[in-house]
Amino acid sequence: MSSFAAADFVRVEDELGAHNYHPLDVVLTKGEGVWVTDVDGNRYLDCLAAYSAVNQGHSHPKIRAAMIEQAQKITLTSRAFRNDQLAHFYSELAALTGSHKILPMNSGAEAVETAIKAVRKWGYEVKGVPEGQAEIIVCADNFHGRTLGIVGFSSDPDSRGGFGPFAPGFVMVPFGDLKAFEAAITPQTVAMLVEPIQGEAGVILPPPGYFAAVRRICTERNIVLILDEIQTGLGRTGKLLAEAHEGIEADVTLIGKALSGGFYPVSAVLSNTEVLGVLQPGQHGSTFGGNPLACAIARAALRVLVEEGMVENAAKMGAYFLEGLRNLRSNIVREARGRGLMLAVELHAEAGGARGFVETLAGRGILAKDTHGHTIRFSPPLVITRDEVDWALERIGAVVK
Ligand code: IF1
Repeated sequence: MSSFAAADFVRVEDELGAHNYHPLDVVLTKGEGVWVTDVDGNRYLDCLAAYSAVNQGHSHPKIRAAMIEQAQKITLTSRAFRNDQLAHFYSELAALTGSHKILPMNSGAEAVETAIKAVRKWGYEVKGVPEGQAEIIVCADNFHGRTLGIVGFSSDPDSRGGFGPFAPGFVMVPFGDLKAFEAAITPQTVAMLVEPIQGEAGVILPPPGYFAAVRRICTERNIVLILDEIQTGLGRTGKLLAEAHEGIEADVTLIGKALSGGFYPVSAVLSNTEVLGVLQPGQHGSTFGGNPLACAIARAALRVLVEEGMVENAAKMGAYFLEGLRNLRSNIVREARGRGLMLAVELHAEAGGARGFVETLAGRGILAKDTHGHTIRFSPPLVITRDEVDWALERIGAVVK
């Protein structure tokens, strides 16, 4: 395989792989911090960070060392037995986030599915909703993953089209619309599931005060507030959890992606005792969830995030990057927005779509991702420096001129 050229990788992927992605033809072979290198030796500043899974930077040496060390001991026990990493993972994650109960899974979508199962059961057993009638309120333009349960309550035709029939029990309201949220509540409402900032929708921030009001209403009406922080969590927005920007605490918080720093799929449901407390032995699980390799990696990923000041750096560099994006003198940029290092530039519709700009940026050494036709997202690893932001801004500025 070493005689493969970039074009060969692309050809074989296209021949043998399902075409459920349309990647840039950049074939990466190495990553270190914010930089990645392709098979031809070209270097790029990674402004996607694997959709925020590599917040700690590519191949962080301390996470890598923890992974190698654990892999030499034991990797998978199943939850039929205990292992000597899970308790430490629980303690450290609980101390960091203030959670009382934790349920480890693998992918983000699995964490979302787990939360849906738990809040439905909580609704029947604790809230007293008649069996089979639980309703969960979700937001239009949400992105929570790709499973059947989740795409069934998506409003995106690409995500859900052709995959039905879907499960009932979800009610959709516009994101940021408090009146619509209140109007959607019934005695059967068990939960509100929402992203603190909508990612796939194009980095959409809520109106000020929205989440404080949602929090208050959920408490008053005995509704579980589930925040999907799989993308916004673990430093991305300049706080450990994005809920801190709103001055609230969710009842259930979902994290994933950067929980492993990109080394392994690790996700978790964090909750108070009441919600996860409804799950009894045999009612939920996963072969790989909570395995010792995942736990050792996650412990190191959390440790470096805190010890190396990455959350603070995201706040600082995010503000600096956003200011730079807002100061781009370009008549094709409609708006630059975001929080921390979760940033987006929306182009005017007449600019001809974001994909072309993303391809041009790649040619100049910056990897970013277009979304919804006219928006380019910038979400580099949280270890980016001021010089690197300047380097990126110079190139982005030249491309949108
Ligand atoms: C893909 C976006 C990012 C997520 C939130 C759960 C999940 C995700 C808030 C599921 C996953 C991904 C998956 C990735 C594209 C991507 C994404 F463009 F769709 F919006 F990150 F920006 N909740 N997000 O953002 O987590 O099961 O994938 O581990 O290729 O589908 P997962």
